[in-house]
Amino acid sequence: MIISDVELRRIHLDLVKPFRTSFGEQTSREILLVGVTTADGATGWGECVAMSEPLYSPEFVDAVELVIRDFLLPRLTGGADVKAAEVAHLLEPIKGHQMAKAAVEMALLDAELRVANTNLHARLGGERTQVPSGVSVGIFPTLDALLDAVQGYVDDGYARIKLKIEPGWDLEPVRHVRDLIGPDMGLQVDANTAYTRTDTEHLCALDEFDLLLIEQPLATDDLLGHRDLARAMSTPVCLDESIESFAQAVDAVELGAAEIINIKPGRVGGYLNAVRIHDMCRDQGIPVWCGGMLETGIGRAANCALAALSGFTLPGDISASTRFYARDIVTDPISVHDGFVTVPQALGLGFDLDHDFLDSVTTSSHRLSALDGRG
Ligand code: OSB
Ligand code: MG
Repeated sequence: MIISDVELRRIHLDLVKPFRTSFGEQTSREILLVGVTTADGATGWGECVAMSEPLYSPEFVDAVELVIRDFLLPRLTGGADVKAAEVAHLLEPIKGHQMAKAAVEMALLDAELRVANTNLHARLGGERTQVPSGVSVGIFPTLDALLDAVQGYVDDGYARIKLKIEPGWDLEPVRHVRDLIGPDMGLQVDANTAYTRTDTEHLCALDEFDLLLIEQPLATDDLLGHRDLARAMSTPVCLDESIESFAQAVDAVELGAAEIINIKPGRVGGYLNAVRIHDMCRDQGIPVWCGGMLETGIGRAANCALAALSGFTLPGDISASTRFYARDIVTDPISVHDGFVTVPQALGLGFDLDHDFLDSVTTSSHRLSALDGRG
């Protein structure tokens, strides 16, 4: 692919209701989209999962836009012929910024698949055409409000529930939700780094609720702490924030710090790195599942294609688009039926844009002519 034109577009979407985690409350989502047009006249889109503030990871939307414009795109433009599979390698000299890199790779991958008249599901070779759908449930002001919300998601047909927890909002909410949904439904918790090594005994009290896993209880850089906690708890310890690359995934697995991995393509530098981590985990007998970052229909479609791979043995955070947004920017938003979402079969990553609605939620757009690359 020869990139001829790039658009960096920001959109703003309100959430249907506030989403609170241990790191903060969101009521809306600001998202950077990357559009690349190639010399063949194809356009591909990528979605950057970075949030507005560096609360989940060091990346944030303003920084991501600058990094893409000044450091990533110049390495891919200037008339060079670039395949999506080469993007990660070409961008290696730039340290970190995995979410920015993932968005760029994603846009090129979308364009490449469209030119080849195929889609991500076919390219990755996922054997399933539908994948089980889990929902991530935020922290609520009261137990009653939480239980109402969970009942609503059960009624919507979700296959498993993930509860956000933090110190002061853990054992009681989990106990009540387990009582509400019964012993057979999948239940897991996500602390987003809210605990420390001194909380080991307290966290072990979660073992009685038969959870599928506990996600990222400790700090991002505390691999040994996670290993020790994994030895102490019967609930499997799953890493999210700690895994930003293939090498880190290999280390965490070998160390025993990750009994399960939440694979978020944005966090690990793209879908192709995500597949490598999946393959390694499958070979090592480590279950993986596909995480979410409040994606629009662009990222949600691609996540479905990834989660169709055989090693994704646990339900992902791939909920219906309506779980977060009243209206999506794609024409065929992801929906949940009997606990499953269907892997989209449209070309490219698997979506078509609703251009009118997209324009109506666009807050800025910068076009760069890429033929005069500065790399
Ligand atoms: O830790 O998995 C997380 C959302 C934003 C940032 C981090 C996380 C989450 C979620 C929501 O849990 C997942 C989703 O998109 O459904
Ligand atoms: Mg998480």
